[in-house]
Amino acid sequence: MPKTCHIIGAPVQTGASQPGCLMGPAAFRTAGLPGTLRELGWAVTDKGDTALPDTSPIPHGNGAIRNLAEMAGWTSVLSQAAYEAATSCDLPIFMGGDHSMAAGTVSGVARAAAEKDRPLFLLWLDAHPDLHTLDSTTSGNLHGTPIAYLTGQPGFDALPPLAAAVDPLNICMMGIRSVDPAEKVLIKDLGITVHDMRAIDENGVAAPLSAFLNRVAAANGQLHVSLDVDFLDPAIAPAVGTTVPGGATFREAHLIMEMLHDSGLVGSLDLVELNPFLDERGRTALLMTDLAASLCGRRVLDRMTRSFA
Ligand code: B3U
Ligand code: MN
Ligand code: MN
Repeated sequence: MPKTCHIIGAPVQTGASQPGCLMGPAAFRTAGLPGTLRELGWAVTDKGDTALPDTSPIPHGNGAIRNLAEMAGWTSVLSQAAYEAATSCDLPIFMGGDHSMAAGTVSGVARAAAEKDRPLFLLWLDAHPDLHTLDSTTSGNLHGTPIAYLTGQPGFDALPPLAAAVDPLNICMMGIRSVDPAEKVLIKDLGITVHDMRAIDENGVAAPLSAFLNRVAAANGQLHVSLDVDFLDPAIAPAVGTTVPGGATFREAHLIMEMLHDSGLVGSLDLVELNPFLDERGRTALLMTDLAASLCGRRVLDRMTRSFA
């Protein structure tokens, strides 16, 4: 029986500072994500795009915050969609959409994992830790907040209550290179594992990732991977509103995806922050699609064969 994959569009852009992520799911389909996975032997169902229900504004004491009601609405519908996908296929892939959508996708898969009595682990591939609370964010861009919500930090009463919070000790972040002071404090207080770019420069990606995957396997855990475009170096992935120099290379990113595939531990994937309005001839959408393909079993040699065929 082929493995089953549901792909789900999350056209969320209310958490980012500039518009464009709304077009992300369409760009992933244009880049051929469903067909690429089918060629790898997966049974793929495109569930279409999730829609935002009607919302009315939610005021907040932090006047910098924008679009809190939209984040609450998206969190609610995406959490339900993610729960349903996680309980009905082998691998849900959520096509964003800015990173505020992870409040929904991860809370939904966490609920499904808790029902199976399996601890959820989270691999966060990003230039940023996205660890602001609603009180600490100064930009007011809610894509900087999902990890604080998901780990059950106080002050998120405007968002749906969590069925199962993510244990901060089960979170591993890689690629981090832009951290605000309040986030730095929380990283330490919560004990989140962070491999910043300095650590990756020194140690590579394989050793720290193996160590994390060994922990997931030992705990019989289920792994959610959240891949932010800005994890990658902007020279190879320009289509993101928050480029930060010095990101992961093509091979570092593919090696991570190949190791994730080999581990057999990945239960769900977010592809986030793609802003097609900022892309160059679709190259970022194609690279993100290639990375998803590597996570789904495509090898470098297969890719070479295809390109030169
Ligand atoms: N930490 C900053 C910048 C940022 C976070 N996530 C993204 N950018 N993509 C903030 O606005 O919270
Ligand atoms: Mn992010
Ligand atoms: Mn980021």
